[in-house]
Amino acid sequence: MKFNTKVIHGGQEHDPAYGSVMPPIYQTSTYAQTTPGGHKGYEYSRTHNPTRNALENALASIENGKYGLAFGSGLAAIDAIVKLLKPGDEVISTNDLYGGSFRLFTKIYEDFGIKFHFVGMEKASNIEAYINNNTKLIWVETPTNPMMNIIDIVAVSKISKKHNLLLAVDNTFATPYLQQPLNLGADIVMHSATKYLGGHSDVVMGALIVKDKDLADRLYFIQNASGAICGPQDSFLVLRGIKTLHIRMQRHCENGKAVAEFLANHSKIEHVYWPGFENHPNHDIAKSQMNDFGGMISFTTKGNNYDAAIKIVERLKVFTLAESLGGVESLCGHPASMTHASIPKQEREKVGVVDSLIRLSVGIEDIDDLIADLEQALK
Ligand code: P1T
Repeated sequence: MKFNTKVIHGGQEHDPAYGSVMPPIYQTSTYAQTTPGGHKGYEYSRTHNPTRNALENALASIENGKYGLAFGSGLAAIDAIVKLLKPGDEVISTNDLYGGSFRLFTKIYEDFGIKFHFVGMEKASNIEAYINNNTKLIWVETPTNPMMNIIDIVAVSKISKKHNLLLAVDNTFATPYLQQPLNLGADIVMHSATKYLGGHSDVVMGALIVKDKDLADRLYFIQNASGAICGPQDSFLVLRGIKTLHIRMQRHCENGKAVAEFLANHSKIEHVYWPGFENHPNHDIAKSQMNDFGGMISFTTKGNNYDAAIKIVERLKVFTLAESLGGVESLCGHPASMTHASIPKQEREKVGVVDSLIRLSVGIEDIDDLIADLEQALK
């Protein structure tokens, strides 16, 4: 099955009860048993739920994996990965990443004795210096949030395989429409399904997809034992969202390109961060591992003025000022005071999250309205 067919049919079966084309929302916590253990494969909804399972099968299919797991949020999914580790273990992570991932690693798991190294992975070989006998996991976000750095998944996976480490890739920004990390050598793909997979800004959810049975079993154990699952209603909504992922992403990419080019030619703009530009430092890697360049863009204004950046985000009208990304509607954000406020100023500025940085999630509205909105806000 090709991708555009998979998003609609992948991993799906018509419901056995009445043949309903969409899986019913099995809004139940438990399932009747005829005798202890005498059930139809479902005993308690933390462990299994038919609607969640339908979604998990779809997730596995679109990421070219074998096993999918859905969680109550993207962070709950990341949390399950870190729970594969033990005190004393070490993780090498991209140095530019979602502020909440950084907060989970440093404010929760460092207290449990896990050590994190935040490394610029634009050159994959930078990783090697941090590997020792305690290293267990490499954490890659690409494109990174919010600087849109691109990390060479194939190059990193060669290093992870050589040293027998797990490689997890946060594929939230790219989605499997643009990039399929399991095909490039990753062991685990993670999503904030809150974003493009759900696609309509109406659900908070996370997902993991793997190919290896042992790894899947360990993660299913953690999912059930820790219990950070998502509900059947949300599972239904994300399953519905996935069915239009390909056409939404196509328009996100078209609009993203037009907005990036408009900003790059605007006199008040200092720099536009978007991997589709030939002068993006890792444009060639983006071109080889992604099918297109997506609708996420960050930019800075000349003079790096905090107040000017705040004024721009306040003035935008079609772009809503809000946390999150990946929905059909365009959003704008100010990472330094919003999504990345949990990273100390000194740390965030090292990777480029300066006071004037604005992040756009370009939606699928009419492009003329998006450009006109940016034009009036930048005046
Ligand atoms: O919000 P949640 O579903 O828990 O997902 C966390 C997460 C993980 N990874 C990436 C790359 C993310 O962007 C996020 C969430 N990000 C935002 C809310 C944001 O506005 O950037």
